Amino acid sequence: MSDLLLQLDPLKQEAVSAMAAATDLPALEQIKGRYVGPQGKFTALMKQLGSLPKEERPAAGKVINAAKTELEATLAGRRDELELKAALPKEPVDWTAPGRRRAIGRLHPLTQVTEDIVRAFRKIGFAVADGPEVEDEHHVFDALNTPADHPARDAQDTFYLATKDRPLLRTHTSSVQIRAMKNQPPPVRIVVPGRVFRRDNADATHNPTFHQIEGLYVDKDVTVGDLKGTVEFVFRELMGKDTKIRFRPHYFSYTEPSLEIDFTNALVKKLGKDWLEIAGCGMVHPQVFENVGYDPEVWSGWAFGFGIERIAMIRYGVSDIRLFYENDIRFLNQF
Ligand code: 2NL
Repeated sequence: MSDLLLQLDPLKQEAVSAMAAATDLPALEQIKGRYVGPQGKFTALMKQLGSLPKEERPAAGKVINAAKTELEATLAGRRDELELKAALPKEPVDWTAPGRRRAIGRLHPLTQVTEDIVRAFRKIGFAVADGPEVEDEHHVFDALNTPADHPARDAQDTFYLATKDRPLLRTHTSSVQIRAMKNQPPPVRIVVPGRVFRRDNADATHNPTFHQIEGLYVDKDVTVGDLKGTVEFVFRELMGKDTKIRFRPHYFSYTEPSLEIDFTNALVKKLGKDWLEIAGCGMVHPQVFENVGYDPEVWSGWAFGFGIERIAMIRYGVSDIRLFYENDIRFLNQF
């Protein structure tokens, strides 16, 4: 065999190993130049074909061409591998991490309002608490100092389940605050957004299920002044800096004193009103503290509750509560 063909196989092996060893695309391009480029070793070998005796040239040409095709295929294969490698992330990726943006759609207006309220409370150190919607009478009524003959406990007003222990659908999220106090010593600073159920017949402003947010603050020497300052801060965050609030006396079995909260701003004036009733609140009744095992001589606190739908209706000028549940896209697209 000619000298030329003896050189061919080792050179091909050398080129294949070099391509396999290339770790990125620029390195591979360099190797291509070294072997099959115009100045490459393999190209030089091809050029020597002309110096072979005439009868050896066809067979030698065939062998060299086959080797060239093989080298080109190896090169293309390695290029594909390295391109794929270049496209992969350099650092390990946690594919289970949440996405950075919502792919489609947007938040329901009630969710937007809830998140705004929660955001305002988190700014001043409140945590969010959660609890069951199917409750028992102790957590919904008894612990909250609501007597057995109170009208709210009537089956006409509350949904009771027809099973053995008479579970019921919570009529307010106060049951979650009762659970929170039983589970942890004071101080407590929580807000509880959630779905509640009352046997109201549906009309433009009532629905058998709606959403509420309640808050509870328990510490030493908590006063009505703290309550007023907090409520004022949150409503200004929510309804604008021109918002004013006022308290009127009221009655709840779980607070003493109990107060209703009215607010006003430019929006309320535009509706032709001086004040709008927006929430209820008060200082936690000593009996409620007794019921959860807190000493009312040591601890004091306030609580409030407001309806999320009512705030959303005032904020967005929606006059029919049922629009929030129909999920008509023409309504939802406006938020
Ligand atoms: C309203 C009134 C209110 C509370 C809720 C509360 C909870 C505990 C103890 C004492 Cl655990 N009070 N919650 C207090 C006052 C008013 O809601 O009109 N909601 C729409």
